[in-house]
This record gives sequence, structure tokens and C-alpha cells, in this order.
Amino acid sequence: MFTKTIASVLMLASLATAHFTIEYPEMRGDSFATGASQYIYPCANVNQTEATNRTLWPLTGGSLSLDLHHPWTYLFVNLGLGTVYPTFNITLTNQFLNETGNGILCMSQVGLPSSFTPSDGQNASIQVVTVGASGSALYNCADITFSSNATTLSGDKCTNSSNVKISVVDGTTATTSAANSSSTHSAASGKSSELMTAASIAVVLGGVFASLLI
Ligand SMILES: *[C@@H]1O[C@H](CO)[C@@H](O)[C@H](O)[C@H]1NC(C)=O
Ligand SMILES: *[C@@H]1O[C@H](CO)[C@@H](O)[C@H](O)[C@H]1NC(C)=O
Ligand SMILES: *[C@@H]1O[C@H](CO)[C@@H](O)[C@H](O)[C@H]1NC(C)=O
Ligand SMILES: *[C@@H]1O[C@H](CO)[C@@H](O)[C@H](O)[C@H]1NC(C)=O
Ligand SMILES: *[C@@H]1O[C@H](CO)[C@@H](O)[C@H](O)[C@H]1NC(C)=O
Ligand SMILES: *[C@@H]1O[C@H](CO)[C@@H](O)[C@H](O)[C@H]1NC(C)=O
Ligand SMILES: *[C@@H]1O[C@H](CO)[C@@H](O)[C@H](O)[C@H]1NC(C)=O
Ligand SMILES: *[C@@H]1O[C@H](CO)[C@@H](O)[C@H](O)[C@H]1NC(C)=O
Ligand SMILES: [Cu+2]
Repeated sequence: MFTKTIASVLMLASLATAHFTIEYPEMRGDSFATGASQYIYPCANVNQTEATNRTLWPLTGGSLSLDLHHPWTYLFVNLGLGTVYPTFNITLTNQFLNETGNGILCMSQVGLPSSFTPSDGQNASIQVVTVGASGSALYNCADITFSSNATTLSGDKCTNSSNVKISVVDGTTATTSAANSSSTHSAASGKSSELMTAASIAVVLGGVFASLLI
């Protein structure tokens, strides 16, 4: 069954020419199909049906493998608890991630927040959101069941493409982009990053959210 899952996921991936796909856990369905669109929140308009498969995920968090097709993107991963169209209000990426390079990004274990302990057999869905420079977002979802029987992907099934990198958008990084607007900030760059962190992140977030509103 595991092999079948991988095979069908690889088949989906080979059809994909743009946007992104979730390679593991198994994606809810083909978000390139007619009627689907990755631009549609929360799960690309891919409906849950009787054919929807659930992947068993460890109680402490499991593997997540993505096939990314854009030169770079911001990346968010959320969790929704429940079986049918859950609300994605638990974040699994506490840091603001910027992924560069197209190819496979595999995280061998995406941890769960300490405030949440799943029960054995509990259903949930994972939502992966990528946000481009213009602020437009793409969505894909995968349905899981937390299980004490589940394991993370073994090493050879979870590797990164060599050109795929993740950086955390922090105060230091953000200062670089904010610096252009002020020579004072430019001079302080790298030295007072602690002081500037909150403000700089707000600048970057403001940019992202402002463009979402356009
Ligand atoms: C999901 O259901 C909606 C509403 O019935 C429909 O418009 C849409 O085409 C369906 N999505 C897919 C991928 O078939
Ligand atoms: C669920 O898995 C089965 C068996 O591998 C496969 O035939 C089916 O297409 C999958 N369903 C979806 C929605 O991908
Ligand atoms: C998440 O959403 C569900 C369903 O709306 C709700 O019951 C739950 O309290 C929410 N959890 C948080 C942490 O907001
Ligand atoms: C994210 O990465 C891209 C490509 O490496 C870069 O152009 C962009 O400035 C980065 N964004 C931030 C906020 O660091
Ligand atoms: C875990 O495996 C046991 C023994 O095979 C089985 O009885 C149980 O239903 C499994 N649990 C889940 C959540 O699949
Ligand atoms: C989990 O979802 C499956 C359908 O995918 C359903 O048959 C099962 O009853 C659900 N389990 C729980 C604990 O809700
Ligand atoms: C893949 O790269 C990401 C980002 O650098 C990293 O978090 C992850 O651990 C890497 N995966 C593996 C299997 O090394
Ligand atoms: C930096 O500021 C100058 C002058 O305001 C502007 O022309 C330029 O486009 C800015 N560059 C970036 C990368 O924002
Ligand atoms: Cu695209």
C-alpha cells in the first residue's frame, strides 16, 4: 500500500508543470484537474470524496515532501483537526520561511506544537501554502490519520534536491530589504538587528499582506 501511494503520487507529480505538489503525505487529489485550481483557498478546490486517501502520520509529527516548481516562494504549513473539511488553524511553521530553488523539499519530521497532542487514530489535514512575490498564494492539502503505527519516511525516500534551500525571514534578512528606504537603518544593518527585528518583520509582513489585498 505504501509503495502504491508513492507510485500514484509520483504519477501526479509527473503531470505537474507549474505550481507545486505535495509528494508525501498523499495529496488529497489532483489539483491540476478540471475544476481544481491551486489559487483557491483552502485546498485548491479539491473535494474530499470516497477516493480520498489518508496517510498514517506519527503522533509526534511526520514527513512532508514537496515538489516545488517556482524559482522561490514563501512557505507555510498548517494543520486542521477533524475528518471533513477541517479548519486550518494550527501552524506547523512558526518561522517565516523563504524557500529558494525548484525541486524536492523533504522535511523528515515536521514537529507539532507543544500545545497539541494528537490521539491515536485522530484525523487531520495538512495544508501547504506557498506565497509568491506578488502576494498571490497557492494551496494544496493532504489528509492524514495520526497513528502510533506510523513512521517517518526513511532517509532514501526523503532527500532534498541540491538547489533547494530554506531561509528564515528574520530581522537581519528583512533589514536588508528595508534598508533602502532609510540611510539610518542602512548604517545600523547587522548591528542593532535585535532592536530592529520586530519592526523589520512587520515591514516584510506588511508588504506581503498589502499585496494580498490588491
Ligand atoms: C469540488 O466541488 C465543487 C462544488 O461541487 C465543484 O465546483 C468543483 O469542480 C469540485 N472540484 C473538483 C476538482 O472536481
Ligand atoms: C487512493 O489510493 C488508491 C490506491 O492507491 C488510488 O487508486 C486512488 O486514486 C487514490 N485516490 C486519490 C483521490 O488519489
Ligand atoms: C480551530 O478551529 C476549530 C473549528 O472551528 C475550533 O473548534 C478550534 O477551537 C480552533 N482552534 C484554535 C486553536 O483556534
Ligand atoms: C526570498 O528569497 C528570494 C530568492 O532567493 C529573494 O529574492 C527574496 O528577497 C527573499 N525574501 C526575503 C524577504 O528575504
Ligand atoms: C495500529 O496497528 C494495530 C495492530 O496492527 C491495529 O490494531 C490498529 O488499528 C492500528 N492503529 C491505527 C490507528 O491504524
Ligand atoms: C477518519 O476518517 C475516515 C475517512 O477518511 C473515517 O472513516 C474514520 O471514521 C475517521 N476517524 C475518526 C476517528 O473520525
Ligand atoms: C531539506 O532542507 C530543509 C531546509 O534546509 C531541511 O530543514 C531538511 O531537514 C532537509 N531535509 C533533509 C532530508 O535533509
Ligand atoms: C531603493 O530606493 C530608490 C530611491 O527611493 C528606488 O528608486 C529603488 O527602486 C529602491 N530599490 C529597491 C530594491 O526597493
Ligand atoms: Cu505556478
